[in-house]
Amino acid sequence: ISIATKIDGYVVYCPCMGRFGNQADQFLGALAFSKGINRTLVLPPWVEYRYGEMRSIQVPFDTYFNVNSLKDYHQVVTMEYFMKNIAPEIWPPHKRISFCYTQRIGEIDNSCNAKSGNPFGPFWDTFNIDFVKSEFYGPLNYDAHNANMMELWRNNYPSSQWPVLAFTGAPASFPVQSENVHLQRYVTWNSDILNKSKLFIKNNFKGGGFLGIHLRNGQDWVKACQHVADSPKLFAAAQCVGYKNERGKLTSSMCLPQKSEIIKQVKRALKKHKDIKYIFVASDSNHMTEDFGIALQYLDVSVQRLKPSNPHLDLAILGQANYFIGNCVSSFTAFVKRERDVKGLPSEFWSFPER
Ligand code: GFB
Repeated sequence: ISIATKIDGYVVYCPCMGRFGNQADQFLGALAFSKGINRTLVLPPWVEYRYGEMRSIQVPFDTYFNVNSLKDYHQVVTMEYFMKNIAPEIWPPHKRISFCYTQRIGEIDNSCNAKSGNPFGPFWDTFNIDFVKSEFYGPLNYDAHNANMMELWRNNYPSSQWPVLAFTGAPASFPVQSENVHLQRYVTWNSDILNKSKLFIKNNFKGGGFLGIHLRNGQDWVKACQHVADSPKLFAAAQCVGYKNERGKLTSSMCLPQKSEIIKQVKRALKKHKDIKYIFVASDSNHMTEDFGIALQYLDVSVQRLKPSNPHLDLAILGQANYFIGNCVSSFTAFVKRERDVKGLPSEFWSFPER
């Protein structure tokens, strides 16, 4: 006989760090954490930044993803639904307390300052949320795989007294804890993204397979990669080198491969996968379309990309490629890699393992 655990209370948080890939890594941790403390996870909107705009914009979770597939793992509700239908009763304005590990520097002393700065302010403003108080939860942490820790949370913050735990940042680590990588299985695209990706594949990749590649090479990335030497676990690097660098050393060409290396590796993949007739290039900056045009002119392959740029559609298409080459250090690649692992599709990384 199994006794079903009663899920009581809610976890709300702002995905206030990084862009999509970072937020997705932390989302998996927040999902595990909410389950660990038996609370419904309120699915936050994605925090996005539009070129030239000062304030972040908040995009509802289900704009891209299917809410139902998450329910196979744990109870969830969108933030929009929660604020409209649940919060008015259990979380009225005078009960809104923000949670943080320890005080955050901002306008008020001894406070989480949950709304200080961008995207913090705009995030909570989207739902007209103001906080009346702060709660410092340190030294607790959100390792869902530490049973004692989860019990501490449940005992210190019983849902009868604390119906909602509202976190200033994600209650999760970055990069995603290795124990939570498998939760990617429950994150599936909604029918809008799925249909658009399938249509693109059907219209553009006729009668042959396609190789998906992720080229992360914008100016922010060039700068970030300068830290490789002193940050052996930079961003998502653990997906290649392991969480303790047990699978090798992070090199700068894993972070920012040279054009010649990229072309070499693509040619090698094409040689190995004779069924591939197309290359789909996703990039935040330089798609190298001309370089590929010249380098591959004698091969029977054509190169495609999305225009205009669309990061989520890029991700969904990369997730379906016959073969994929991505960037070890990028959490954008990490999302694709995890999704492909769930489906049993093969992937490799630029310059890793070293040859
Ligand atoms: O996703 P993300 O956290 O991955 O942030 P990294 C990179 C963002 O750049 C994405 C865009 O969310 C996209 O908006 N981007 C990257 C792309 N690759 C592509 C692509 O192939 N196609 C399209 N359309 N857009 C980290 C940041 O990025 O980079 C960190 O999250 C930090 O906060 C660091 O800024 C320098 O892990 O690659």
